[in-house]
Amino acid sequence: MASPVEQALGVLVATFHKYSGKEGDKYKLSKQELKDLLTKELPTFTKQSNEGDLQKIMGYLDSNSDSEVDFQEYMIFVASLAMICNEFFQDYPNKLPRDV
Ligand SMILES: [Ca+2]
Ligand SMILES: [Ca+2]
Repeated sequence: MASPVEQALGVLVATFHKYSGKEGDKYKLSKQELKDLLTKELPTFTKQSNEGDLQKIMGYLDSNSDSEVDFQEYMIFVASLAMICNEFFQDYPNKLPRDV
């Protein structure tokens, strides 16, 4: 039985591939694939975002400017979100979203 952290790592990898495999390069997220991932898997973070915001996020994440987000670029994004969550929640651990 995988521990919660092991499960979380598996979910991060599986989520990337669930979206990256929909069109074009199956190991990279196109703009549309990234948009689907952000809106469906991170609704709390993206519900206030408009199309322009999503385009900006794509620009920030695509550090090698090939118009796709590869796994490394995605993980840098996930790590950044984790750091934001840590800063936000470190003084309020009881407010962390939990469903594990
Ligand atoms: Ca793809
Ligand atoms: Ca890229």
